[in-house]
Amino acid sequence: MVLRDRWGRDLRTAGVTLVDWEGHIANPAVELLLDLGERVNLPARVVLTANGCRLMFNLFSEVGPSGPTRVLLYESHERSARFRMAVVPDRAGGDEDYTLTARLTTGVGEERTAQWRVRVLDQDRPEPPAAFVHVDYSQDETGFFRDARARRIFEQAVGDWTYFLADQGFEPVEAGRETAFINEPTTFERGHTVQNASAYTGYLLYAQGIQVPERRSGGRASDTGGLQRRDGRALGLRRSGTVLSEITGNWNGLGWSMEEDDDRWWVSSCSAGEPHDYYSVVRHEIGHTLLYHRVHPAFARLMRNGRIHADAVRAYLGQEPRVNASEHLFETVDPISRVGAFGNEYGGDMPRKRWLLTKVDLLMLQAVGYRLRPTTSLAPLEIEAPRICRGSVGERLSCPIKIAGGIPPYRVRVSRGALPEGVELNDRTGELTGIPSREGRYAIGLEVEDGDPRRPARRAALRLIIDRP
Ligand SMILES: [Ca+2]
Ligand SMILES: [Ca+2]
Ligand SMILES: [Zn+2]
Repeated sequence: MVLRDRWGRDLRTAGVTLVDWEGHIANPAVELLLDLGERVNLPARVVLTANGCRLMFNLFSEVGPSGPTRVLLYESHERSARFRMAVVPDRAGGDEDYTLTARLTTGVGEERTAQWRVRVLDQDRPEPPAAFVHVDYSQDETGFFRDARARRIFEQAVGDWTYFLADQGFEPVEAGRETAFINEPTTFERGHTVQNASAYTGYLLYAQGIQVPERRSGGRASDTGGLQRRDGRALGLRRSGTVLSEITGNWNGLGWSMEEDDDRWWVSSCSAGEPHDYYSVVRHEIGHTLLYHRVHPAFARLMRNGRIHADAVRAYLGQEPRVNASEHLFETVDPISRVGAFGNEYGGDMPRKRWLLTKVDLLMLQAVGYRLRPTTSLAPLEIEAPRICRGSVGERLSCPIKIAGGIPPYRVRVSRGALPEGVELNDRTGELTGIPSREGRYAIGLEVEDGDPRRPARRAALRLIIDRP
């Protein structure tokens, strides 16, 4: 069995590289290929497993405490099967190491096992908690937020959004100047308005428990208050909002799954027959309050003819995503993580468990006017080479090429010219090394690609000058 990356490179030595992007956001789903040798009797079956509870394969697959499982079937002639692999995000720093195991069984009962190293490249960095969103529990009449777990999960979900936000430069809101709507705890229909008791800068978010006949939660920005101001100008963003948490759980009265640990992300699918994951639902509803709601004029402006019109979102998705009356991107799948985007959490190609922020959300935050921090999922791919690199025949050449950003691992190739005899390109780092055996001048073009298959390759040019010994 030979495991290959999307460029066809044999991963026996390098193993599989996954990335845990900065922050709590759905990570890239890496495309892999498992080839069977010519002598393997077909049909054959391979059972893939990996020994990490946050690892996952694309569907159809299983996930759980001892890691994911996926079956690949090789029927009549096909000796190659594709699958994807990703790691569920966490917020902690540190690379992680796992093992991918493939157990082959052929039609004539032969069995074989192969293993590869799986390395998770961690890009998390500790950040001071942003004080942008101020959570206010004072309007909760149900007692739901007396439970410290409910408050912790709510605040974690807030923090997972605001992690990606830079300082907004918003002007302070004086006490009594912002108005929000608070529901009666038994209905979506009636309620009253409240004013902010004290001054704040940022977003004032009321967290309210409700128990309504619809048995669902909700989130909205305030259309009775004012707009955020920056540099003396009003923006298209509201300054407050409300998240309503149905205290009996969403839809089915089975209560909530109050899991806080990322290692237990797989417990709830938010499906009909089980308690829904509270983190997933409040994280979604907070998204409505911050941006996905038409009472934000900036969001309303993006919605035209049932689609979102925003350049960066169109460039990322290859089209303008459809949006429905609930402000959901109901059929969009994030192209890198293959996870359903906001409002399409039951879609996508990956196991549908805890709902995750996707890169689409970051681009949407930016499109409505929030300032983002330069976190790694947004980092452009870059290659930097010296204009001239000098060496001598018979002496070790070292020509440093710097590749950064994008989604590692990289694939570098010579796109123009030919390397001097004795000099080799490291196709993962771009490094040129070796002992040249002939003098001369060589004009070389290098080209790098990363884990985003739709990103155009980046190029660099350099001259190698090899002198006489
Ligand atoms: Ca992370
Ligand atoms: Ca991490
Ligand atoms: Zn929604």
